[in-house]
Amino acid sequence: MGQQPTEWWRSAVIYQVYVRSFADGDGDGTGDLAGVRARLPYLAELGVDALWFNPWYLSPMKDGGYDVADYRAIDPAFGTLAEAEKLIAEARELGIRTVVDIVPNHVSDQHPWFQAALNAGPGSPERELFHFRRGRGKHGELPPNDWPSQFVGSAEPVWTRLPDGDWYLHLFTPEQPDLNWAHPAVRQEHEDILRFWFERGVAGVRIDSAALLAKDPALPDLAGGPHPHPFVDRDELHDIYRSWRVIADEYDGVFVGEVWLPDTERFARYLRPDELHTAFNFSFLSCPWDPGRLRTSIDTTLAEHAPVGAPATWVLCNHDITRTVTRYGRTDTGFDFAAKAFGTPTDLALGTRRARAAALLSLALPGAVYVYQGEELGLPEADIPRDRIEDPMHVRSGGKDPGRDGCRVPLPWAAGAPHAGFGGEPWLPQPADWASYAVDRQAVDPGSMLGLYREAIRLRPVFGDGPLTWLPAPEGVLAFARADGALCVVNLADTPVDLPEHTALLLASGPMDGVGRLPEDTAVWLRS
Ligand code: TEU
Repeated sequence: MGQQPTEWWRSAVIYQVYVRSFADGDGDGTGDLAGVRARLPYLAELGVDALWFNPWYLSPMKDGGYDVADYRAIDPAFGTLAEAEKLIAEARELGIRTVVDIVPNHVSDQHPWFQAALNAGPGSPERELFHFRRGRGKHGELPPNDWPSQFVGSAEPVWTRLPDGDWYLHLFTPEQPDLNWAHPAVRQEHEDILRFWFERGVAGVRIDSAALLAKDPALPDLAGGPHPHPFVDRDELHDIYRSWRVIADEYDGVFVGEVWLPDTERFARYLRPDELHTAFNFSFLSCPWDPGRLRTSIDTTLAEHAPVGAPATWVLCNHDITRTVTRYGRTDTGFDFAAKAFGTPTDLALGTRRARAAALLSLALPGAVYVYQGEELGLPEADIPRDRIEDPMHVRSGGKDPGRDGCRVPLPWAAGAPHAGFGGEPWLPQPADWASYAVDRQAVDPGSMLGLYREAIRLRPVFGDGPLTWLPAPEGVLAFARADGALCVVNLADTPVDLPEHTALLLASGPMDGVGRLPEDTAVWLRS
């Protein structure tokens, strides 16, 4: 596969917009498309190539929009379809492409298909679009199988029983019934949805929970093996994505799959030339701030992508993950849903220092980079008062799991304005010191996190699109060269180290020490 100059997605910086919390244009406390449109100049100045929008469709918002009731309508809290079309066009004029989010594993329980299935009753063709089953036990009072909920921390079953006796499957919340991907109408509908959005000018589609759609039709117990996993990474998925690829190719569209799989060989199968273009790199995202682990993660990533010719992606956080500056300031700097707990101590100064270095590391690697809104401001994970947490992961865990709202707090735009310039009273409360992170403050301070991201994204093309070569470096230091003598050095040791020979210092995540050495938890870009 030769690399075409038009393949923008191979080295793009893609900014993730969680619309609900980005900017509130109409003052009702919920972010919206008007807010995004007003802030497009900010995104252009940041220098990003594309925006990925979390689901913006009509939704009861039982899971932040990942419960879609209608893919062809924008949720009224966010705006209208006409506004989305304007936004896509306006962004494109600024050189910014749009990526939308499709959630094929499930729909909202308010989706017309599920409502029809409820009304039609047991045994009806309407129910065949989902997974309805009779229960086990003498009176069908036990769930049809033993599958665990995908919302970690939840003790809930993945089946809900209706008054008519049928149970239906939902890997996530009961408000998110799983679709039956063995049904041709389900496939047809999603192909139509892809076309609907490609026709509106979107350049790409993120595929939610991309490895979970296909189910073993017998819905066997997990414990009943050995057999292929009944709902994770099933071979039938590849046929689905091959047919999607044909559609994407008609529009020059690209896919990014949300594929969480520990087996890198299985992961890479989704990235074969006739399937998905890219997938999120969760092994890098989950990796602790440790030189050996990071190097292994980078090497494994590059090695797994090479045979299929797909570019790697580099991700430090998203709307599901503890904010980077908070995570890197903890004793355990990795990420694991199951390990999330209230009150985990963190050293924010340390975490911020590392997050700055990690930004330069990830932006120097070959492939595409994702930046989650607020990451460029160095926002920490917020403590949300428990009675204000809306995330079902928290609520359904009986209050044990802190959930994901701490990384979804509305952005601070203007230090002196009410609600830090977000708009109306935010749907999630902002911490008291939120204004200190405001865009207007950071924009005039080249030493700020925003200043660093702007400069790094501007300079990033110096690394070119060629391979990466590791350089000899002291213990605990990652050093590599890319095209044209552009080097990146990251010091994860606990003492300062001498810089390798260079002709120019292009950018540093923090100051050198008094004698020009690279301090711990600091990264630098050099010209050799
Ligand atoms: O996340 C999917 C997701 O987090 C799981 O598939 C994950 O692999 C598992 O919980 C880990 O054990 C996506 C969205 O990003 C998230 O916001 C949604 O809540 C979820 O899908 C349901 O649509």
